[in-house]
Amino acid sequence: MQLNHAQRELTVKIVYYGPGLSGKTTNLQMIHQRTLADVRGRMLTVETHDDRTLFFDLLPVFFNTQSGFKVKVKLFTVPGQVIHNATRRVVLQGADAVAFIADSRRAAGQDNNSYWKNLLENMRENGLDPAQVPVVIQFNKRDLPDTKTDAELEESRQKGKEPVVGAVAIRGEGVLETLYEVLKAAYRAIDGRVHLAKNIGLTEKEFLTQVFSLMDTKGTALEAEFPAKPAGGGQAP
Ligand SMILES: Nc1nc2c(ncn2[C@@H]2O[C@H](COP(=O)(O)OP(=O)(O)OP(=O)(O)O)[C@@H](O)[C@H]2O)c(=O)[nH]1
Ligand SMILES: [Mg+2]
Repeated sequence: MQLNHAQRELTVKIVYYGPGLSGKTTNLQMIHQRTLADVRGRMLTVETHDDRTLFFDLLPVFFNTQSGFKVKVKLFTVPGQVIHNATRRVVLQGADAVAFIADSRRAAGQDNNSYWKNLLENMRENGLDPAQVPVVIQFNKRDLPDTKTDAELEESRQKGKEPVVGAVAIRGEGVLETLYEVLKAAYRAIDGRVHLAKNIGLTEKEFLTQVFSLMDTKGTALEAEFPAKPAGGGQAP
């Protein structure tokens, strides 16, 4: 998080972390697709010829608060390939919250666990206290055979303190729902340190409403709270 009072600017950093091929880049692509064209930044992707993330992907989303602050939400992904651990650590620096993208297939369980440990290790290496950085877990690829059942997801939800979201990122299912959880967690973590409502006049409700009013929530669990815009829209009523 960077808060610049002179420039009246707040930057929030979210990192999508997890094993190789779990769907981190796909999540960002789907968010990009659902963000109104006139407010989204360009999605920056640095990848190998076979579409594996090499450094990171970055999708910035901007809005202005009613109190006149400019907010930049920067969504990053890390490269999941084992050899790129140093890059993962660098990208993780200064993260306000993490979306951990796991593959729901049973065969991926061990990989998920080892990247979870890797996340905690890299947080500590960066001087981040894992207890202070909220994580949201997405179980992705729920369209594939032999995945953890809904009951097992529910069990993880009950066992851990992290919110758990099921997803089929290639179809956009669970993607905005994950973003919602991770942004809410990031807001709360930042607010705990710098009191956003008091100091810059930005409440949690305004933060979330501003972000999701830039997105097409049609068919997602967020649609009731943040109604989808008419196609081709983006104009305030
Ligand atoms: N069946 C299925 N495939 C998915 C889903 N989400 C992503 N994929 C596919 O999984 C592959 C890897 O997705 P990426 O988003 O590139 O994975 P990544 O986590 O960014 O991988 P790295 O950059 O190497 O760490 C691609 O072929 C995606 O189309 C899903 O929900 N279901
Ligand atoms: Mg990637």
